[in-house]
Amino acid sequence: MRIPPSHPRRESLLIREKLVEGFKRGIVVPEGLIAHGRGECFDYLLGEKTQLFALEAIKAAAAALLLADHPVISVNGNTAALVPGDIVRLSRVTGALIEVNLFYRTRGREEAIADWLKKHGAGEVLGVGDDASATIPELFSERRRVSPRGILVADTVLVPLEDGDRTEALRKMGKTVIAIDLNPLSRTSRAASITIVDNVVRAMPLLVREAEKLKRESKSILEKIINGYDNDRVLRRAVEFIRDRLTSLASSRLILDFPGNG
Ligand code: PTJ
Repeated sequence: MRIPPSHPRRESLLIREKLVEGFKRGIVVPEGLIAHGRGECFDYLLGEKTQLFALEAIKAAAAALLLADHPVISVNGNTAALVPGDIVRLSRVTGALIEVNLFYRTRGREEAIADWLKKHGAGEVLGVGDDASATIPELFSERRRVSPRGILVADTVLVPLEDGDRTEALRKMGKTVIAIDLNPLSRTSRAASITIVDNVVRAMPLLVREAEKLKRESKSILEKIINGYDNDRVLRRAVEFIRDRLTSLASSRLILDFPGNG
């Protein structure tokens, strides 16, 4: 679909088009389109910009990925459709493995996502077919199936755009979980070790850049970043930001003016 360059909501419509294209390619599920709508609503409340609390979480996330012995990027349909190039770039900078992990798992989708990532430069993609042979304990959705070389043995897992149960299960296994979720109140956001409250399309390129920058730093500097990070404080700042923004909007004039409005 051609979206006019002057359309006031052009960026948002282009993101939707990427998801619709992903849906047509068999990468995104219809439920993923609904999930995106929920995300859009929170993005609106966040002013559709990366806020300072997200930048702080991005810095901690980059440090955690660089410090990890066995980092893994978990990829679902929406993330693959929206930021395939950034997934590959982040994996290169941090040495993280890429693993497909789906809530609505089918062999066709696993392969379509792996092919799509490889088209964007990925080498090996874990979690496809028989490779997803291990199980996360206490998890009953299809997300429990993981690669014994990937998420099962990972010490740090990046889970962009997730549904809550698995984050909790991964934390119980002692792993560091980094979430990217526009909703600071979701179970994922609250269960993660580090939560980036931002749109995955803005957060991922920033995370790649931060990892490139921090890669030059010493281990002790990276550890200092992690030790000074408090996820509860970051989540509260996100909720306060939404509260303050709504308070300020509620006391301003909201109606759009047009010539002849009277
Ligand atoms: O590809 P699959 O089979 O693994 O399924 C993927 C979906 C997204 C359908 C599945 O994980 C799901 O149902 O997720 P939920 O429970 O709807 O949660 C998605 C979360 O991501 C919600 O909290 C949304 O606010 C948030 N979200 C949606 N779009 C974005 C987002 N967060 C960051 N960036 C976005 N673009």
